[in-house]
Amino acid sequence: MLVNASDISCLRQWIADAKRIAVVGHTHPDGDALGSTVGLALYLQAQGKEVTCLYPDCIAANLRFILPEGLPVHIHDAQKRSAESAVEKADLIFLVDANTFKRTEGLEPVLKASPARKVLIDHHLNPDTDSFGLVFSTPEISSASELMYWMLKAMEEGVVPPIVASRPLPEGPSLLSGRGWPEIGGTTPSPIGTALLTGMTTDTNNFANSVFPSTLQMASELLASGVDRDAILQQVYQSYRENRVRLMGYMQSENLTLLPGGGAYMILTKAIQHRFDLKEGESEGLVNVPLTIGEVRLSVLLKEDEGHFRVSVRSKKGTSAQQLAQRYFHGGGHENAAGGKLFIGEDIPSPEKAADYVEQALKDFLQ
Ligand SMILES: [Mn+2]
Repeated sequence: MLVNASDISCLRQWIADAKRIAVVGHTHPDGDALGSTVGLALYLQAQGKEVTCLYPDCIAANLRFILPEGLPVHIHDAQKRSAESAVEKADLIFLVDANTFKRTEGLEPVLKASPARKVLIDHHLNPDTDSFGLVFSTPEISSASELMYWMLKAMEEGVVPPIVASRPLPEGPSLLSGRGWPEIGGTTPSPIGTALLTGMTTDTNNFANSVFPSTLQMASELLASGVDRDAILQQVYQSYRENRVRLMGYMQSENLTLLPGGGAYMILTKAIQHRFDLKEGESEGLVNVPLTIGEVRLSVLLKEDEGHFRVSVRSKKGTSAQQLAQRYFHGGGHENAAGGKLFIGEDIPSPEKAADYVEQALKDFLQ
């Protein structure tokens, strides 16, 4: 689905009408959730809007650099009252990098109850279009950060970027001129560009998947504008603690189960998390590792949480991670990268039964 030029004009008007804006990301925000929301928030701030970024829960240490100083951020888990009051005061709400308010966990009721105008900007399958006045949903793109890049460019420059339906856009006032972004050859990288390039980089697993011609064009334009990709890579991929590397080794050596038919799974129990002193975001990337084995086409990682397991699913082309997540784990996402939950008490009687459940699910699904 292409972004529609008249929707861009409508969005521009809604932003012009708004005073206080809430920009909301999903639970356990990843690099794309943070990059796309921060990129949008900085753009709105530059237009004189009062902007707050909201996330349901804590942000991984290696991703905190994406949040710039001077941008109000509320984490609902830790700052329930201020986060909900920011939603109540907002006259315009954005949900970015998630297809439904359900993915905002505890923030969902106050978001649904708000009478504000609501905009969805996302790249997952099956968007909840009923809850939003404006929907920008494009699954054929690398990331929400890339979608945001082309939308901001369309709003700013009145040009027709590669993902926008080819109808001329009305000219608008340009914030980009004089800011060094995203003009080719500029020398001052914009924090907006840095946030968006970071989000695209993490969602493509550093250009390993979901890379489209438009993705490389975005990267090219941002590099030309002076965004420091080396600094981004160092922050995201080379700032972990020692315990993470040891955990990755342990899980691959002692915990990985391969099934006939191309299934693989690992279960990160609370005991293992405790043993390695695991913090939010420190198992990021682990689910991708089994796919490096020739026979494996579907990899599942279960991470024990309160009352449920968080489930990550990755697949090779031709096998649908999204279908597995939807059928067996109350989830969904993208064709080859999806997620969900396995509820203790509802789906399985006790945490010890998780292995049986995931084995059966993989066997059924892959036969
Ligand atoms: Mn994303």
